[in-house]
Amino acid sequence: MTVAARTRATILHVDLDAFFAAVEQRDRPELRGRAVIVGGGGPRDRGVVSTASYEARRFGVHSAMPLRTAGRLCPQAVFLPVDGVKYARVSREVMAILRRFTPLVEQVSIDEAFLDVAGSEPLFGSPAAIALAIQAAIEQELGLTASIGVASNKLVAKVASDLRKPAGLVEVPVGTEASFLAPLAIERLWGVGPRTRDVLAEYGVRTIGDLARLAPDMLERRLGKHGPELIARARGIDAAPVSDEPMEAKSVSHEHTFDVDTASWEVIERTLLALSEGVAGRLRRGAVRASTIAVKVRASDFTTVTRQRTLPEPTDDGAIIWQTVAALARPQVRGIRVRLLGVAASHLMAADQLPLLEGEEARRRRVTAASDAIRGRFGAWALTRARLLGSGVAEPFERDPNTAPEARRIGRARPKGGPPGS
Ligand code: TTP
Ligand code: MG
Repeated sequence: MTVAARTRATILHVDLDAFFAAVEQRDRPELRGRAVIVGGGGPRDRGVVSTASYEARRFGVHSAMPLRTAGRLCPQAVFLPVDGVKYARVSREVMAILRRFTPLVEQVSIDEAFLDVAGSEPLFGSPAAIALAIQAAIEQELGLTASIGVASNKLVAKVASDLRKPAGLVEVPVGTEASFLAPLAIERLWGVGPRTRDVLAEYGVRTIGDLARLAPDMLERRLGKHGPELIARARGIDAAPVSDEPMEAKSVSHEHTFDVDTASWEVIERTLLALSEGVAGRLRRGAVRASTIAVKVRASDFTTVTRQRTLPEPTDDGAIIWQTVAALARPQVRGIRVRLLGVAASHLMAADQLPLLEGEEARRRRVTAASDAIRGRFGAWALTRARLLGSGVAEPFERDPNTAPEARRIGRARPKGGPPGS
């Protein structure tokens, strides 16, 4: 990417609003204007919320919240299961619209993409005009709304698209990146998870502007090279070009390093649950399922073992992943103190391209039977799941920067439309 290209604000970040819920409201008009929560089997299910309509978010419901909590906060909501096949199809339709405006479309999750429209202006007008045309096309042709950020780089465009949701359009003129970011809460910055946020709080950092003013070497002593990288981001600097290579994830993983090494099976199990839910959420966001699940256990003396298992059915279900890694980890953690745990999912397959060797019906029945068996066996653990939220273990890990393509998402630590940590 040339320096010249950076002197103009031609990067768009497009993100659909309440994607899964909006598709359901579109297809079932009786749900429009109502609180809709997509995820699992209902308010008594052991799973988590995939997404909630904006009507439900007003009650504090947000992605990754246990469904039972959502049911308590918003009992009048309509709860719907995740229809990954349908959302993957709509996602392709959205991406096809975007490609009409430029071939430079980088899909980063099921409902979001970066575009570089530098070469499209003679045909379609200014970047802001193109953004408006994209919003109109998505609304008229697909019956959905999108929010768009326009900026000179991906980092700032991503923050901008998030700022006026739903149906927002925010343009950040070139040269104003740092002043645009400065007043925003630090959690909005890509790469700032709960842990980094706590470290930064020790330096009195609350806003992105506070971070931009820090000296890079000061933070490097505490955070390694991640420190100066964060400061550059806080100053609105990001040189990554929009890549038109197809989105292709090989694996999705989450890790957690304990503050104090642990030998407690309860703590290990709870952490594995949080990691499994994190991995499952990312699989669902990518509309993919994994057929291989692995666990990594690092002891206090740094000896590390990994164990993996191939599942009979590809999955995006946190409980199935959890059951698998707990069984794999149990013999490995006996008699040791655990320093780090990791959960990885690989051999990914698009949810709408799963083999239907024995027919869809047989497959469905087996999946349901498997989850019922788990539910029976782990029913009591549902309590653990509820406790998880208050324990601080639910979000102990930063986004893993090593896994494509979700890692290329600019992370969101803050639940939208609800009080943090609800
Ligand atoms: P997001 O774009 O993060 O969320 P959203 O589109 O529902 O809402 P908005 O962008 O307006 O804030 O994610 C896109 C879809 O991915 C979302 O509709 C459901 C799915 N998803 C999960 O399954 N689990 C998750 O934890 C998240 C964040 C999203
Ligand atoms: Mg979205």
